[in-house]
Amino acid sequence: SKTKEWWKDAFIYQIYPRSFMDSDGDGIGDLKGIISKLEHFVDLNVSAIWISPIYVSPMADFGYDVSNFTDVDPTFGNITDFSALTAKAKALGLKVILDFVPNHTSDKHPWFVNSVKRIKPYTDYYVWMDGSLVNGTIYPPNNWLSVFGGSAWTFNAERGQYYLHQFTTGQPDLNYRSAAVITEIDAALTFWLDHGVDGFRIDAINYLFEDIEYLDEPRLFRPDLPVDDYETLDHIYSKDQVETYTLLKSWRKLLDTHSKKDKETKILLTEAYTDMPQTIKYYDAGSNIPMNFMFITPLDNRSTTRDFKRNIDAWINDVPKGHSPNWIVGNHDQHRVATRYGRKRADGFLMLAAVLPGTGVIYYGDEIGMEDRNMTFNETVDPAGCNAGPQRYRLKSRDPERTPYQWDNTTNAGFSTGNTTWLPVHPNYKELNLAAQKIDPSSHYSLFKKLVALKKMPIIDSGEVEVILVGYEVMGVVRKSPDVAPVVLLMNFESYPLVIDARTWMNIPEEMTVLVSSVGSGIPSGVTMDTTEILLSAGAS
Ligand code: TEU
Repeated sequence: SKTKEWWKDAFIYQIYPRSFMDSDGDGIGDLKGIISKLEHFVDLNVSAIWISPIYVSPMADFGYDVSNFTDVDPTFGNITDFSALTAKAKALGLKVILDFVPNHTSDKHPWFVNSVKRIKPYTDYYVWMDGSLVNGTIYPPNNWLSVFGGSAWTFNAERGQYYLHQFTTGQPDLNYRSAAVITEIDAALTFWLDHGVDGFRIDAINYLFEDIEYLDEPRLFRPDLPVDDYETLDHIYSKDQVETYTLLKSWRKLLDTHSKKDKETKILLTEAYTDMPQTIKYYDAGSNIPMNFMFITPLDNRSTTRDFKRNIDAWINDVPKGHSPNWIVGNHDQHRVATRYGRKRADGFLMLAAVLPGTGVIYYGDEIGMEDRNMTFNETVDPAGCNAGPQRYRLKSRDPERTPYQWDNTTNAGFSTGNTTWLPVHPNYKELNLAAQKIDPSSHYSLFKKLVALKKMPIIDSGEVEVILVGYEVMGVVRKSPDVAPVVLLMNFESYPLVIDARTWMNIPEEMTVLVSSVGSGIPSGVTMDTTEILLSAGAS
């Protein structure tokens, strides 16, 4: 018997736990904070929350450096709090997805500490290599670079070898050619499945394997970048290896046994910034949601309606039978959608994620139009920003999109009762906050609520979908199903207002009702509109 595919035609909401809600006034969000706000998700009617890492961690990469995979970091609470969270979520009909970080551990993880000392069975848990000796000087084994800048290899004097770290030096890469590592990770996944989670977001999955010859990566011609910038290399040996798909299939199997037991499908979301064909391959390897980052890359605020149509059509056509597409609006590594595309255009992306078939994934704060907060170098704590240095940190730091959630206009935006918060609150919180938007029928919040409801309509699941160029400046998405009114999304890509006759471009009724319109569009929802003459203000949807 088939279990209900609850993640399709639904919204998933990403929580960055440090920044969501602080229950104890230390300025850092925690599990009790999340528990106290679970009603927010019921109110929005999103189907699941995905929580960025909560495991024990020295926080070199704010939780993406794990020193114990099977316990909660005291900053966030403890395992009892986690059980309370899943119990309450379950009672509320909300799924809970954990972020899982298999590519690396913290250098403080006991596995690494023992591996340094060559204590069995940990000796080969990590990717250790001898350096190359040239004229009496020892150099890293090859030219590989870390995502956060500098060599991907660090020499460990105690062991007398280099270890691979594709991220910070505090995040040594696990060696997936070791069967023992695979067993350990299976046990960690099982631990959380036994604690009632509904699935995992698998972090940095395309970094798991490296080609065993460890050849130098080809250099790219990038005179615009510092020589040790990650983007100066073409990563053909350290990323996207075929073995990844086989490993993922084994995790799929593991989850399936739990799906049967709990009579509810456990899902996998996979994070891989790579090309479309490689991403699509994750479906057949068992990922329910191979994250589709097209609204982040390759598309951006300079992309045309044609660029959007080409990419959206390609994705929809390439999703294998039995699977469904997904649309990522934002995450903790990327500038917020309201900053990437601008305030006026941001709502259009929430609408796209709703109107297109499949799953929509939003980042906390997107539902109220939160924006990046610029930081000085002194305020910067993200290793990606700190490593880049005072001249270049703005290009790399992810702090701007990680500021505390803006609940209301009280101290610290209602996020914390503490004197300081781990990252500063965005100064716009007095006007831009959830409480204010809840009482405003034409707010981002009110719009998003309507979109979540729309997403659950059968026409979004099974209706035909067509992406239409309305001239050069406007993109349309038309959903049609027999015997029901079509659903039409129109997005003005230009920075000037336009009047369009939509019926020239698409076969739709002369009169249609406006369900939602972007904040600032000047179009009230609920009105009946003449589709031969639609005024779309700059950036409006
Ligand atoms: O990100 C993996 C990844 O590919 C990132 O390098 C991403 O491209 C970059 O952050 C963009 O600025 C995951 C997590 O999402 C990220 O927060 C972690 O820092 C990283 O893995 C290491 O665990």
